[in-house]
Amino acid sequence: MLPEDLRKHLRFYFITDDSGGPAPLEQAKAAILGGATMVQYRNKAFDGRFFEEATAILRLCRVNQIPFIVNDDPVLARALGADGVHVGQADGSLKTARSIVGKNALVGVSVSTLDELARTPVEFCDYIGTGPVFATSTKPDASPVIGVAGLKAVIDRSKKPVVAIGGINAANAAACFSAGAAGVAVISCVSRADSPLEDARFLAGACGIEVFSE
Ligand code: 3NM
Repeated sequence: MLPEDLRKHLRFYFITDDSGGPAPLEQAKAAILGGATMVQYRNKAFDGRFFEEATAILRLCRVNQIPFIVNDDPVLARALGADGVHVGQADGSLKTARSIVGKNALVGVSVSTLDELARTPVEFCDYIGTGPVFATSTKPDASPVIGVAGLKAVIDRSKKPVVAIGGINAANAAACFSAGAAGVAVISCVSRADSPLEDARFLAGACGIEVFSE
């Protein structure tokens, strides 16, 4: 993918919520209709619904021509024919993830601090996810909040585009873009909204994405 196309897709990156509430496919529909430019399927339980749900969301992404990314597991990403995988610091080596999904797939990695960035072989990834920028209750084991200053520190050192994550919504997304983020990755601001479609549209507006409404 060309760097400018990647940056375009990273702008509003929706990640499915596996903690109850609306079904992930419904979340993804609202997010995409609301303007999401990339979707990650995150199901930490890797439970029985994994393949069916992932395949349905993949099809939805294909129809809408946006990349479909699988969280954590490069083997599953490859088996599903996903467009890429997103791995954390603890998900095994980035080099291995790249070798499994191949050179044409997207690989993202989570980096929370400058130390982690320095230890990460970024030549094997396409983008970096950095956070939590703001407080989040969606990931109980998240690292300490880094704030916009922490986000900017990683962006300033990173050779790869950086997506901000953690507690992001339509009200604070602009601060992430001002710091130089290529995009924002969100879960609850869409998945737990009273009106997921409406809140997705608000966020899209804050991301500078034009959304057509009927
Ligand atoms: N990763 P919400 S924060 C999945 O800091 C995830 O690496 C984080 O959810 C990190 O948009 C996070 O609801 C949760 O705050 C993001």
